[in-house]
Amino acid sequence: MKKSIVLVLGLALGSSAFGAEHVVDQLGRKFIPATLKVKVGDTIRFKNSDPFAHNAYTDDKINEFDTGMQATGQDAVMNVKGKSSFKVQCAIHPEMLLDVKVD
Ligand SMILES: [Cu+2]
Repeated sequence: MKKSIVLVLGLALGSSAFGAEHVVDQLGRKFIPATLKVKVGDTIRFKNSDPFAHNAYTDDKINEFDTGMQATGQDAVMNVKGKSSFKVQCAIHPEMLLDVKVD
C-alpha cells in the first residue's frame, strides 16, 4: 500500500514540478533513441541492456555529467540543468553518440 502511494506521488511530481523523464537505453553499442528533445528541468534515465558495461558522459559546460562505469541493468539519471544542447558519448565505445536538444 505504502509503495503505491509513493509511486502515485512520484508520477504526479514528475509530470509537473520536476519536468519529464526521458529514457535512453544502451543496447547493441548504441544509444536508443539517438536523438532526444528535452526541456530544462527534465531528467534523462540511462539504462544499460547490453551484457557488458557502458558509460555516458558529456563535456557540456552547463549540463556536464558522467555516469562512470555503468554495469548491465544499472540505471543512471542526469538532470538537464540549463538551456544548452549537448552530445553524449560512451567512454568505452567511442562510436556511441546521443544528440540532446535542449529547449
Ligand atoms: Cu558503451
